[in-house]
Amino acid sequence: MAKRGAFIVIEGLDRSGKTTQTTLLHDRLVKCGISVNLYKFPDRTTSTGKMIDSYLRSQSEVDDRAIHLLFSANRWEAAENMIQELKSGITIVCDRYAFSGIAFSAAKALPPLSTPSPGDVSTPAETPRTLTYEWCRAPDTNLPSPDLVLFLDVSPEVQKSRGGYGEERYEKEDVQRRVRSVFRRIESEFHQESESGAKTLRWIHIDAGRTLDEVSEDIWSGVEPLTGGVEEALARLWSGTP
Ligand code: T5A
Repeated sequence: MAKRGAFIVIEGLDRSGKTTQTTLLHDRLVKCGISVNLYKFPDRTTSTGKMIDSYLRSQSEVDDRAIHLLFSANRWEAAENMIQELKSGITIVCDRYAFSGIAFSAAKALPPLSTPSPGDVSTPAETPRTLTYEWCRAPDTNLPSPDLVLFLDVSPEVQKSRGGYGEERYEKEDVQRRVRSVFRRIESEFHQESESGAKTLRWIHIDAGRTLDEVSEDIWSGVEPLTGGVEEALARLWSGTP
């Protein structure tokens, strides 16, 4: 039976270098003669993406639950294309996916990890209690599951040192710390599943505070075994989760 394409996601905190690394990885795969397509979420070009873009630039206000569902809808609009491409043998490299969706929304319901600075509106006094981890995960259940997630981790100091940080809604230290803690939960759940023998995606945690080349090499070590394609059928995210 012909193998399908691999589904590879690069996730991480803001300014961790996801876009740079997805492009480098795409180019390296092309050089190896592999048929590969790039995806990026949010896809700001679609009608849902335009609403998301306006929200992220703080040009509009949207209810926290509504924006969460819009981010998920933005993925579902692309899902069928992605499935068809993977089945036809095309590898997909994707810049952010459902894990960002959970991390950035569920982080809003966590208490602040530090005292907010005067005028910081990133931690509203009334955080919506309905934004639980499980609630945030639900709309992305059954999306195509990646085979590999490469999570790029950076410290707040490194984030601030990288160009343009602070321009968009979530680019604030306390928000990013809470987002990191939700990403840790997602990562540990996948590790537990994998240790228990359940077939699950592979999650690799990468220190992205190093040079571009060092990060790229770690990414390549994870990706190289998938370059020959994947035999297993495409799984669905959290399809067996109660
Ligand atoms: N979001 C997203 C949700 O709330 N819910 C969701 O469901 C999803 C999908 C926008 C926001 O949306 C939120 C999360 C985000 O807050 P985005 O469009 O991915 O998401 O954001 P971008 O602004 O495109 O991406 P980031 O700001 O997160 O940046 P990247 O892609 O991580 O970093 P990159 O590659 O652009 O690099 C940033 C700078 O650092 C340099 C680069 O040259 C660049 O200048 N750099 C390095 N410098 C030194 N050493 C290295 N190793 C470097 N790597 C990169």
